[in-house]
This record gives sequence, structure tokens and C-alpha cells, in this order.
Amino acid sequence: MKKIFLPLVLSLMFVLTACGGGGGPSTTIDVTFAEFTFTPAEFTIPAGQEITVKTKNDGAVIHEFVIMKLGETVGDDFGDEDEGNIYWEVETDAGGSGTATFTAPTEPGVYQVVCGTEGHFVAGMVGKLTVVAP
Ligand SMILES: [Cu+2]
Repeated sequence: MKKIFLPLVLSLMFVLTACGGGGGPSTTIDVTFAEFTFTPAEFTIPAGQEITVKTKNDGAVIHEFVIMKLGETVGDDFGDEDEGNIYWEVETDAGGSGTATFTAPTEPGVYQVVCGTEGHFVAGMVGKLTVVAP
């Protein structure tokens, strides 16, 4: 019995470490939208890698996952002046879900994530994307 138990414990520890939300970089972003939140709101991804984004919208209105370019942040509210500062974005209809991919920035740093639907940034729909050297 002991012979089986130890490998089981070790593999369980590995699984818990791998997906324990310990802040390590992941090539998958799994995010749920609602009014007016991203859950989770903080992500860490490896620079330059292809990232898969799985979105789910539990809200009653459309929501967007907008990654701003490094060093760019939204001012009072998300508007036309911010469009040129977008690194990548995806949107999901109310009650919908989706999968999309993008290539992570090559420059490590902290990137602002916002919802670009009018009024949502002001309502607090903001997240943080940390890009780390792979
Ligand atoms: Cu929104």
C-alpha cells in the first residue's frame, strides 16, 4: 500500500503546484466577465508566447477584454483616444463564451486590462496583466 501511496501524494502535490494560482506564468487566460468585474482580475503570462484566452460572460451586457500597450493606461474613461493604445482585445456577448488567441508582448512588464464598453472602466472593470520573461 505504501508503494502506491507515495507516488500518488507526489503527483497530487505536482498538480496542486501547477494550478494552485501561485502566480506563475500561464499560456492560458481563463476569465469570466460580469457587471463590472473580471474574475480573476490578474494574470501572468510568458513574453512572446501564444496565449489562449477563454472568456465567459455571466453578465447581461457585452464585455470586452482589452489589453493596453505597455506604459499606456486609460484616463477618465475608455474612449476614442484610447483605441490607438490597444495591444489586443476580444469581446464576448452577454451570456456567451469564446476562445481566442494572441501573441504575448515580447516586453516584460505590467499591462493594464480594461473593459472597453462605455462606462465599464469607470465602474471598476479593470485588470492587470503581468508579462514575464519566458
Ligand atoms: Cu464590461
